[in-house]
Amino acid sequence: MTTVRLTVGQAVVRFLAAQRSERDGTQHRLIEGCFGIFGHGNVAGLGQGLLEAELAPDGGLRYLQARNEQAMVHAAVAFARTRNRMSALACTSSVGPGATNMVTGAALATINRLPVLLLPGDIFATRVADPVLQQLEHPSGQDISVNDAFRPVSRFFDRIWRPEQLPSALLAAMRVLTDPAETGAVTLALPQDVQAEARDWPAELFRERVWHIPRTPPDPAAVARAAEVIRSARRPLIVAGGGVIYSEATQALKSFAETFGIPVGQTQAGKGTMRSDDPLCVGAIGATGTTAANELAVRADVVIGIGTRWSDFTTASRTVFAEPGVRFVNINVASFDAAKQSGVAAVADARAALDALALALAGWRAEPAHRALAAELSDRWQATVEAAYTTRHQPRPAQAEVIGVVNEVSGERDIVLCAAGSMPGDLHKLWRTRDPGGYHVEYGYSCMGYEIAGGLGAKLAAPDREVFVMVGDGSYLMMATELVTAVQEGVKLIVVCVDNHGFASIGNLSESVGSQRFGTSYRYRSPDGRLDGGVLPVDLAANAASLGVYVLRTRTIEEFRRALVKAQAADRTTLVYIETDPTAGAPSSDAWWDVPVAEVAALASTRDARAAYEKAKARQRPYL
Ligand SMILES: Cc1ncc(C[n+]2csc(CCOP(=O)(O)OP(=O)(O)O)c2C)c(N)n1
Ligand SMILES: [Mg+2]
Repeated sequence: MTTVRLTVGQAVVRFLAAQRSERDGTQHRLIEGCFGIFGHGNVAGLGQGLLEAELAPDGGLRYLQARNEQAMVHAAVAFARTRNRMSALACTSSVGPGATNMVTGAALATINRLPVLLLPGDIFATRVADPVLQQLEHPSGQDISVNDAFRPVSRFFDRIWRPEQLPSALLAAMRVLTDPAETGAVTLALPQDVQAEARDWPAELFRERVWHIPRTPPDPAAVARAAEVIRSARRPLIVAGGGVIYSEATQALKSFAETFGIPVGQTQAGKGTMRSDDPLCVGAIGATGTTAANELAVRADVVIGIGTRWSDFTTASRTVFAEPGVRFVNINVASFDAAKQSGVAAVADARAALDALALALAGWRAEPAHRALAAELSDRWQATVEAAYTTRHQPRPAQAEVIGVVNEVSGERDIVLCAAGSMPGDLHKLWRTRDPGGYHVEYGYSCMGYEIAGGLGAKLAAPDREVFVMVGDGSYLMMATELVTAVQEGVKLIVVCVDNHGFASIGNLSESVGSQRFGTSYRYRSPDGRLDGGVLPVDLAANAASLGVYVLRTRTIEEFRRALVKAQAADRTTLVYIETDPTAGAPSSDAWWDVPVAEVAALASTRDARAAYEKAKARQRPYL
């Protein structure tokens, strides 16, 4: 047997560089690069391995430097999403805080079903000099480290106590990363001494390996059951989720919807599945939905969920599908999601399942009146969008106007990206979609701080597309530092910073639950001891400029439009700053979201909110 003598760190790098993914006959590099922040837990192991790779003639595995470990995981996740999960990135951290900083990113990846390979450093396997700097000693067991916190947020976790364990761990990690039903964060914890240990590895370990991503067909009996339910429908509705995009099934969805005359509502992850101007597209559904999709949902007798995990935002906390006998048909690659809402489950790739279901439904069509109603409701909503885009709110513009300008100025294949605050809901309702990959809102974890890091990852994955990062002042303050990475890598982002001096989203939510916007605006502590003094003198535009970003400050919506055009012409990362009115909300969805209100309260505002809550809660359905 031919062997190669390498350290564990070098072996990991060499192995990752040789992995490929394949679907529909097209191959991609599976792991395109590795983000990393070095410390004593990885500098001499993986760090040294990455250096050797960079100096090697074939380039090996590209190294990318980040500012914050959580942010680098966000960037990696956005990269994988932009590539429809065919390619991913690895992330290496030191031990202790560097590692635990990645835990939030791991949860985000797993919730959004997006692949990322995490390689946190770990405490010494030999334990000879314990405790190592940053080691958490656990009195109940010496094999416990902070990295055990990755277990519940990873789809696969292993710790390489001995070099011999590495090959099987690497192969298992690749299997999970490329399994559409299982994918998410995959964590291989690498003790710092083990990373530097050498071994004679079989050369076979480093051969090129192709991981085939299947188009799993549905069970014919499941297709027959699903078809029977759909044939009985009078007012069917499709709910398209992110799975449609990852499976590259948008064309199949369009032809399915057209053939059978079924309108399509979209989840946050599924918002790009159809163009907004398609007559059968009724847009966003649920708590941040359009009135068109929600009205059809209320009346639907059969709901066909495709690639959705049925979050509370999609179901309006189980109120929006209100028809007493409503039945669900779920097409999902994961049986876990396919079984939800007591649906008829077809566990399959979205495209394969749509093709099979189309054959089984041949000759059937929804009533033409249903299709006509969808078009009419859709037109009405589009008029609402147009009005929101052009309100001319004074003295500061409404966020909806900002969205309108970005939508109009951006091109067909550009990407809009966002994650937390009031912006995701407003985008879900108001953004006019064009290309399937053009709408990138992370709403599985809705993690503040994802925006700029995610923009970086999306742009690394699609350098030929303009990326518009929509970020609120709260999210910006939480994690804007990957702007430095964008500047360093010469990666161009257009960052739209919407400053409303606090949390418009949670402020409005707080008011609705009777909590009087408490703690949600950025204000000085006033002499009476409350946080209701003047607006804080924070200058986010100056902050961005200090990080090397080209900054354009705007006050009016006309200035904003001109600045955005200038940003498009710029050849480097540009931040366009605008202040908006936090109280100028987007048009209503006519839908509810379950946020429990205090059952007893001294405050009249809370008691009133509780009464309204109990009334709304009565409409909640178990879908059994
Ligand atoms: C990491 C994280 N912490 C807390 C929250 C809860 N949260 C959701 S939106 C929000 C405020 C966001 O503020 P900003 O970015 O200014 O957006 P705005 O609400 O003003 O639109 C908070 C605190 C979250 N989503 N993520
Ligand atoms: Mg804000």
